[in-house]
Amino acid sequence: MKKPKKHTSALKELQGVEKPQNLSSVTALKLKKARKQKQHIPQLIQGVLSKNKTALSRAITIIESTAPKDQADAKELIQGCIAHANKSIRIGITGVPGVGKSTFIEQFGTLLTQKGHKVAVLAVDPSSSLSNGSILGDKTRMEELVKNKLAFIRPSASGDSLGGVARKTREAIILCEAAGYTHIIIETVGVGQSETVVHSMTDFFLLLKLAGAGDELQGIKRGIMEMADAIIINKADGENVKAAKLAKTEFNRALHLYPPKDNGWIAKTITCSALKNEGIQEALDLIEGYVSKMKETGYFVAKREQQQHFWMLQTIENRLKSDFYDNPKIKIALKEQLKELANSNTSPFQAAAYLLSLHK
Ligand SMILES: Nc1nc2c(ncn2[C@@H]2O[C@H](COP(=O)(O)OP(=O)(O)OP(=O)(O)O)[C@@H](O)[C@H]2O)c(=O)[nH]1
Ligand SMILES: [Mg+2]
Repeated sequence: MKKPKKHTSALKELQGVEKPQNLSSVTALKLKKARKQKQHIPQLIQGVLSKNKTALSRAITIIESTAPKDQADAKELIQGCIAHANKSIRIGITGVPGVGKSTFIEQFGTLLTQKGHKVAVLAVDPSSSLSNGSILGDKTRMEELVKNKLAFIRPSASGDSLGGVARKTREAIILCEAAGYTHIIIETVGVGQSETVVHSMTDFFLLLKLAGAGDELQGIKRGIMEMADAIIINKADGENVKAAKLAKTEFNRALHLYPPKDNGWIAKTITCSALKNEGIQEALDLIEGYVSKMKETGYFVAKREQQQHFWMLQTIENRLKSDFYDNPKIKIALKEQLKELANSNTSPFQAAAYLLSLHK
């Protein structure tokens, strides 16, 4: 816009004044809106800290959002809550679909609330965005816990990458702890790497199993036995009781064959029936025993510190990788270099060095 000339008529001067007035009213509106938006985050933080479930839900929705406009809000939320986090017991629960994870959590969570604890249930399920399966399942199978004032249930964060889901879940843990939840339960169905991810954000890792035809140890994923702090054979009811007891013996024997973990803990196996609410107290005793022992030795805190380091480095790596591969220049050059490789015009190392030199 041209500046009004200095010695113009009164009429022109008035026009010159009018335009900026119009502009400033638009700007003022924008500013007002932005200020309102800015104000709602401190209010939301207050809501979370004063243990308001609606505020907690809204806060989690913001941190789960991938929209660029929500990123600054998400950061502010975490900043406002982080000092109040870190004060819970984080329990990871895994097992094949249908093993009874949700039924177990319903009973276990209810028991915790009967003791006056506050329970938050989160789910890590990278496949849920496709099927929505676990969301529906959890709604129907945690009917009592959903209504419980001391419990908060958040269905799976959807996402197309496990890394993304993991970040959201870790931040949701922070928010739940800030809202005063003393026990955070993270359910994951054993898909891909999701157990490893949940293991790396929890204090205690529980594997739910079913008793089969005596070959329980077969088909169990490699590494999962090492990760588990306890194995629970579920559905130990009716005709299944005998098989469950046998499985328990077999697992206990196998667990003793593993070298003890660096914290000195030897994983234990128990049986339970989530459906009949049997063996749930035993599971809680086991976890509480573990936690008090680990707090005594200092391992509890050390493990959390290790997890923090892991997640920071992991985040840096992911970011560096995506920055590199999302770079349009790299995308084109990568295709070219692959062709050059195929034609034996370059070596993998030369090609890599060249591509890396382009990303600066
Ligand atoms: N007999 C018996 N059935 C059980 C027990 N626990 C769960 N079930 C049943 O097993 C089925 C699956 O239970 P869920 O709790 O939904 O299993 P889940 O592991 O959460 O399943 P996903 O979320 O689909 O991975 C349901 O029909 C439950 O009623 C148990 O202790 N005994
Ligand atoms: Mg379930």
